[in-house]
Amino acid sequence: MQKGQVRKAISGFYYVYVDGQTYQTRGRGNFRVKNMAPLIGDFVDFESDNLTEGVLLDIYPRKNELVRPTVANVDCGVIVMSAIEPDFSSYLVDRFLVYLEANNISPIIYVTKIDLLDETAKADMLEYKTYYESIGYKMILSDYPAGASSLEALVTNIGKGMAVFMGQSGAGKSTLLNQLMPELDLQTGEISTSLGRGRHTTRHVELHPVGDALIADTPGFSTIDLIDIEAVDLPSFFPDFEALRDQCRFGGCMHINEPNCRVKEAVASGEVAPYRYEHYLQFHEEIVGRKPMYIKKNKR
Ligand SMILES: Nc1nc2c(ncn2[C@@H]2O[C@H](COP(=O)(O)OP(=O)(O)OP(=O)(O)O)[C@@H](O)[C@H]2O)c(=O)[nH]1
Ligand SMILES: [Mg+2]
Ligand SMILES: [Zn+2]
Repeated sequence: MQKGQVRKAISGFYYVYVDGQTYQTRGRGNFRVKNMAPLIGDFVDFESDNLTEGVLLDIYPRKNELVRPTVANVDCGVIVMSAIEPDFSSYLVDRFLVYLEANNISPIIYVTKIDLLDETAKADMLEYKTYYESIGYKMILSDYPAGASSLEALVTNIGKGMAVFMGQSGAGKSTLLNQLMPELDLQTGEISTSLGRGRHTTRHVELHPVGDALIADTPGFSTIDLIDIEAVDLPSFFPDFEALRDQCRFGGCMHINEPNCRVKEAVASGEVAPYRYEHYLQFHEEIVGRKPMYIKKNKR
């Protein structure tokens, strides 16, 4: 028996990596009974006499698991967002940030297609960068196609561990991974000008070793569920609000209807970016308004 990591899964096969070798394996029959589906990123025990006919035996406990993309044991989430085509959306950035914060994954924001912006739009992007970095998030503006400094900054900030590229279709996730590892030669899409979005060029999740890190390219998705998040926890996923929370009059302030709320004051004065607060209110409304989750009733 050996221990390895699932780095790719295609049509019922799990590709397990250990010591420079990749083994093609299948899940054992009783996996289904136990209701265990191996995920990319899982550490597993497996058995194999050769490279193509292995059997997965067990899955080690996960540090975390994401539903979208479906991966386990993630350390870092790189939000890949294009500046244009598709348009930059601070709403989506904030949504991804909340999702990552809620799953205890360190976020990095990487903005592509800066080369397609005019000077005014570039200045706007720098303003976002200044704000996000002031609240503790690394935001990297791509210098594609010229230098390598944005790539270096990304690799440095990922460090060791497993990173997942997440973002809309056409944002440039595969292009970015190709810049980091030209030998991967991943397929990338055309910019679809009519739709303003790509056509889901990448169709599966796979972990690629890049320096000391493992990076997962993923298929694009344009939204992400906040389904596991409770309303009371939402403020804690906004570091800009968290920094002021102690100065609100009420402990456990939700920064909505409470009087003497320091966060609301900061929004009014521009100290907290108004779009951050708007997005907070939208997520809050969504969470409070969602239908109660299905609760299994005991059979009588
Ligand atoms: N000008 C410019 N084009 C870019 C940049 N990054 C990506 N692109 C282009 O954007 C298009 C889409 O890039 P992809 O890398 O396929 O996007 P993706 O995020 O992998 O998309 P999916 O696999 O569908 O999720 C390609 O035509 C890229 O060449 C950039 O920084 N500047
Ligand atoms: Mg892709
Ligand atoms: Zn408050």
